[in-house]
Amino acid sequence: MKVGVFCVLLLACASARAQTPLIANAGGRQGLSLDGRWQTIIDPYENGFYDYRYQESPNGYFKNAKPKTPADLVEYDFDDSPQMYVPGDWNSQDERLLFYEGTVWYEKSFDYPKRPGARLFVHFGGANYETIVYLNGEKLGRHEGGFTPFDFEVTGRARERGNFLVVKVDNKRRRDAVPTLNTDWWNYGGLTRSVSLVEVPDTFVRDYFVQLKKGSREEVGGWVKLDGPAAANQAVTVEIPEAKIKETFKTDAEGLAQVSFKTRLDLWSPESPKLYRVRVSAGADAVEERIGFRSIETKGQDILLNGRPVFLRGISIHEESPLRGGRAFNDADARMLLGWAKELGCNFVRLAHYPHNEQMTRVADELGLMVWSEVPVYWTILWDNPETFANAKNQLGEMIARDRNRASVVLWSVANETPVSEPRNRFLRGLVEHARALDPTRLLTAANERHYADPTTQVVDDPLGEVLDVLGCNEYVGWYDGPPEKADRLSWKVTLEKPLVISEFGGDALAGRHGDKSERWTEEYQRDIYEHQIKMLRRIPSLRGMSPWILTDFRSPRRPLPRIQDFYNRKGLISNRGERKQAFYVLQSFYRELSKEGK
Ligand code: GCB
Repeated sequence: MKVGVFCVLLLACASARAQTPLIANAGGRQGLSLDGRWQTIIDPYENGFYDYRYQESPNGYFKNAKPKTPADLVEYDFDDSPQMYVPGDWNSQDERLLFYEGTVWYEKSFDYPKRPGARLFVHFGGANYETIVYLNGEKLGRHEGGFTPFDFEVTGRARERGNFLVVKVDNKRRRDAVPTLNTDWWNYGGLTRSVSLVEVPDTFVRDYFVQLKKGSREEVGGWVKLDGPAAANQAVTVEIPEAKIKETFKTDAEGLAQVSFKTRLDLWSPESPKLYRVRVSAGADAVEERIGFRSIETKGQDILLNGRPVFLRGISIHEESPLRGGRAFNDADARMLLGWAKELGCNFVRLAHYPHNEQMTRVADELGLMVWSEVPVYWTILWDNPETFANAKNQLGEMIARDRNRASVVLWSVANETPVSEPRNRFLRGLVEHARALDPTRLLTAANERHYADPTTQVVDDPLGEVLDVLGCNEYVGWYDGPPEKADRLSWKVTLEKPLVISEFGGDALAGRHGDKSERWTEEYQRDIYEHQIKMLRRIPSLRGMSPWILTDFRSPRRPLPRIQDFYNRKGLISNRGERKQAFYVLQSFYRELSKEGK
């Protein structure tokens, strides 16, 4: 065999192996929702997991034991313990748990009428942070990472009656975890996203990637991955009925079919967020969902959407439902948050600082909002630790696996405000490489920092920029860095010929607090920051987008100032009660101006 051919084969195998074995579009599958009330036990000492010698106990709470005789000693009882809603973080469901970081056990009983030939998976939309799952007293596995989906196969393990699923969720922060100990957001714990049983035939479509090929507006490319005894050499069909497309491909020995066909589709864009019903089928299995098609690339300092330069009029968002309190998790939350972004005049949102729930990107697809999606590689990760890297890489892979068919997602971000060093550069380059291998179609970015060359010159020259497509940069001129008018005196030097997005700027204001514009925490001060920033940003030649910090006030343990912060970061343009602050209207009118200019 020629060396070249061998390399190509090796690469093909490597990329197939790198695909995270997640069930794509789990919500589009037949199954049983396990959302609703679950029994819960708070376990700060992990008594239900370790014995008194601190060894993993074979008789933990996952056994869901009941005393069989009055003499039996069982010191817990799920049935008689408090209930909590799933999806939902525990912090906002029980006052005692507002600041809690530790283990909570969840238990849900269910019946499962048997269906012949069906394979069964238990699917979690997300659980923060470490999750261990047990079905009927047997361990299924463990998952690490608070914001990405995962599943376990339970074929043949569910009974007709009386199943119990027990889940240990632990949100203790760890130095070697991703994120690490220090963040500026609330460490909401629990089964924060939906849980379901997903049913599929013996051989099924495990995953697929159907998007326009990089650089093309007429050629759909990607792959379909089958799983099961008949996965190899199997016909796979991709249909887009509205466009009269029905194309068939053949899987290889690994169950992987390469997909490629030419077509003319109406392209997805913020002005016209066209979605097509796409159906993928093979043998007895078929799955469908709505998918948009668009191209995204860069050319010099420009970002091109469908071949045309675009300016990203954005806003950063945390996954928090300000009015209800706690993590956002459903379609209504997504429509509220993204609806506010639309009202602001956005065509773009930065979903900070971790992958948000799936409804966010699905609703963004529908509303026509481009999305920046990122992994929680935030601030001071343990750059030298191979396990930390493997963990970050896995979370990145799961984020991409879930959302690679979302037209809205145009940018994958690998990090936020990480301090430049050789180990950090190596770590992040490794993530960029991994993201490109999994998804060659999207742009790669990171929210980096800038520094001063002299008192009036800001320089953007992070060496990571060399491997990124779009340079992200956070700056807080007017808040952490001098007064708002300092922005008037600054000029910007960007060393690479690439598009720049100012991924954060802003300042805190308590809604309804008024005063002179030089007085911190007032709406006037925040407004002044935005006014000076906008003038400054207009002077940066390579600026192609911005996502100021942030749409709404959000909870943060780093923000204790009484009567002003009360454990909220107040940089929102909208308060946690839904009040628009003055800066909201400043940004809104700037975005209207940009739209009129055709940006
Ligand atoms: C930042 C961080 C963001 C913080 C923000 C702030 O630079 O990226 O997570 O919340 O500043 O408010 O200080």
